[in-house]
Amino acid sequence: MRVLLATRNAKKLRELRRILDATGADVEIAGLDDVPAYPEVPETGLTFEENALLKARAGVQATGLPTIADDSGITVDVLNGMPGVFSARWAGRHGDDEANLRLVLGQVAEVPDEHLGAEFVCAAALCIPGGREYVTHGRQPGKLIREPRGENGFGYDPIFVAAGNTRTNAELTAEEKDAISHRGQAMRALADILHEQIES
Ligand code: ITT
Ligand code: NA
Repeated sequence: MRVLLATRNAKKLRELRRILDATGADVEIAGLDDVPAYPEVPETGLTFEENALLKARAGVQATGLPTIADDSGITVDVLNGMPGVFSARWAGRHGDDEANLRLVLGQVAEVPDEHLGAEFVCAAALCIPGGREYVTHGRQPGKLIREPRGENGFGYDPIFVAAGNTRTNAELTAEEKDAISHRGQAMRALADILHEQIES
């Protein structure tokens, strides 16, 4: 089966591909580079789930292919769950990871270390031509640190330490991150659904 992974974030795409590959899913993966017709999708949803569905539906509409999309972000306890669905554009310009991370650090500058709880959240949607839609979820609890560390991963990974870890997400290997990440959990659950679709 050919499946479209509908994301314009190259680092996210690499993770999605890697996680899906590791499940042994018998799929041929297409990216948006292969699909010129995929539109700009306004992320107007108020939840990760709504946005993931908007992006995945757009893929089905543009290509007729079963489409997977992920909407994800970080929720910071003392920021009442923000940046949340606004994580990619928290500092204004969409996808400016460095500015987004700096803004969050500035916003928690006066917050005591013991109150720096945060969580990565991911909703992964699979939409299939004919109308079937599935959404799975993953979360990675942890805390923020003030000094970014590590070169791996992307986004807020350098300032996030998962519960039970001492290294930041950006100091983990790809395999270590995938094993515990919000995206790893959501995508493995979605891969199970994909398998059932392939078999039926
Ligand atoms: P697409 O919508 O095209 O998939 P995007 O980057 O805009 O790309 P999102 O709207 O889901 O994707 O925004 C996710 C943002 O949340 C992303 O830009 C990061 O800043 C942050 N984020 C999500 N997953 C992350 C992870 O695993 N590690 C670090 N930051 C992450
Ligand atoms: Na989003």
